[in-house]
Amino acid sequence: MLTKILSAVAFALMASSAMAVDQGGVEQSILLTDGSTVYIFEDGKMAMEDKFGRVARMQEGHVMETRDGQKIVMNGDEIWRLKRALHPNRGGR
Ligand SMILES: [Cu+2]
Repeated sequence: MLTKILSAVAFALMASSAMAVDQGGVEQSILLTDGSTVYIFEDGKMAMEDKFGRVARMQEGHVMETRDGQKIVMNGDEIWRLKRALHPNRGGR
């Protein structure tokens, strides 16, 4: 019974990471102290989402602080890539 649950969990993890790869190449999303989220694409470029879930602009080189106290330097400002990743069925809007 336990192994059945574990394999179900492993499958769910695999499914979610496969989905992340499908979502416009977003590799990681990290919550920031101000409630916004930074999305990191597989090539290391980034895009921002504000605390209301809207795609937001940020200047390259801006230093962001994550919820776990790390500092991240903004690399790129890939708003169009993020829009496509978050809303793949909206025809680019
Ligand atoms: Cu940023």
